[in-house]
Amino acid sequence: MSFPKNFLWGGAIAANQYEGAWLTDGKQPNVTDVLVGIMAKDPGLAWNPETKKYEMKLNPDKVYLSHDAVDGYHRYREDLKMMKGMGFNSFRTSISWGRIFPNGDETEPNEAGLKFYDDMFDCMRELEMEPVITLSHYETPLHLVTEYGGWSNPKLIGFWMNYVKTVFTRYKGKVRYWLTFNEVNNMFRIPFVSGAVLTIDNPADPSDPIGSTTEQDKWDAFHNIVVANAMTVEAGHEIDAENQIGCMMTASSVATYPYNCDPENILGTLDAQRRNIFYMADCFCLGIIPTYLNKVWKEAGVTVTFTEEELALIKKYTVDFLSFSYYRSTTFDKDVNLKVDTSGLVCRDNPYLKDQAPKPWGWAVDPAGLRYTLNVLYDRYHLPLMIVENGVGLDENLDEEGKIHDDFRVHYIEEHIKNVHAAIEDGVDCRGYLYWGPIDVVSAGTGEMKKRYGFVYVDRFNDGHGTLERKTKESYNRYKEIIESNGEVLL
Ligand code: BGP
Repeated sequence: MSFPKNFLWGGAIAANQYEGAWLTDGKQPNVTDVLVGIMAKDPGLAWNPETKKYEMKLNPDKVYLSHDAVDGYHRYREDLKMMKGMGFNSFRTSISWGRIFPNGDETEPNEAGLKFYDDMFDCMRELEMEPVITLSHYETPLHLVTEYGGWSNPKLIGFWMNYVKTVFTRYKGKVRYWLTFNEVNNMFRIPFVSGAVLTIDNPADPSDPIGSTTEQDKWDAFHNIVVANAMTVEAGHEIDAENQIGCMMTASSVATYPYNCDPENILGTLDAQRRNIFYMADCFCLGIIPTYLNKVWKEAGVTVTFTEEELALIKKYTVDFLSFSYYRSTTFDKDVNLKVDTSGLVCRDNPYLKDQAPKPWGWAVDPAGLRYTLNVLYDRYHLPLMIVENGVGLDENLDEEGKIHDDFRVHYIEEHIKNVHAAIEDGVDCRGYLYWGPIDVVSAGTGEMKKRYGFVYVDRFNDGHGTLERKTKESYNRYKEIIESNGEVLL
């Protein structure tokens, strides 16, 4: 009745939210470095009318917490040991592309950056944790965006392939599980970070860089990313036949439920799922460009043409597994506009869900939605699945005894993990559960420290102060018990 043998238990973070050291050892700025949170609409960029280019111009009145983050760059050894204390047999983080190719378009890599990850992966191996490594977690070098327009430019494919081949070669034998682009299906919601795309030729309103990005540029970025993904699978297998290359989707939108049985809501739900996740997952997992996109392109007034050669490549090099994040479900009602936050789509509240995460974020909690998502994805793609993000952000403070009683987090993981087990019993091939944010990091969406996900607390606050001291929370012990028993304590 327990979880499969070799099930991956662990946690996940990303370089840009954890490492800090944003300009250390040769690294140059990346797209998230000029934002306070990826949902922000005002990047620290200024248009230079003489050169007709965007340049980095940070807002002196803002605190860019990610620049120092929780200093993982210098503290990862002690942190990984704390993770091992919970029994982790796997750990997900990303390589910050700009540590390896600071501007992205160099031909030779930066040895200091390569060495940093060499040491980190060695440390994971020593601790017997399987590295699960994201190649791009919102960390495209800024220069590639301001100079080339980002992924709408086919030159990005060349720069990307140079980067991925470099790391595949360097970390051969150390890393086996690779994820290509984090939550890449977010690219129409947050194009500047997820699609790393920016219109740089005569932008409509240079004071609003993100708002000036054209639909055509976004769809060109989609095109180039789909091709690059296939080429990455090909290169990954060529360099090391042991490599498992997966894509990474935000899958909360799979659990979009029709608000009622009005056929228009049923069709609307289908459309929302296609436009929010399947449009990309179908390309990566089925090796096709889905025909429903023709209508989407027509509505957007864009032209997207894949060559025969590209179509053959996409067909041939589908991913080995599908990894995803799941935080919440939503409902679809044709009469209510869909909104978006980092967790996915938000529409009408679901009256059947009893739990809600505490405010200010207050996400609806739907553990059965994770079981549903696993089943839908497995039925559609028949690929091994890996949960690489699931968790709850809470505003937490130490009590008088210096402790954190995060009962809600304990409840959250218990219920979700039970549903993972149920999905496995349903017949789903799920290979791992990697909790998002096992140590407090800077929030992706809002760029703050206050939204904490960790089993380990980090003393740092929204205004930037803090000792960076680490402390375990109550959930640390519970996750440890769950892992030690391979899930049996819950069943
Ligand atoms: C996903 C991202 C993570 C992350 C998580 C939680 O979108 O891949 O980077 O942080 O969501 O989101 P947030 O930090 O905004 O609460």
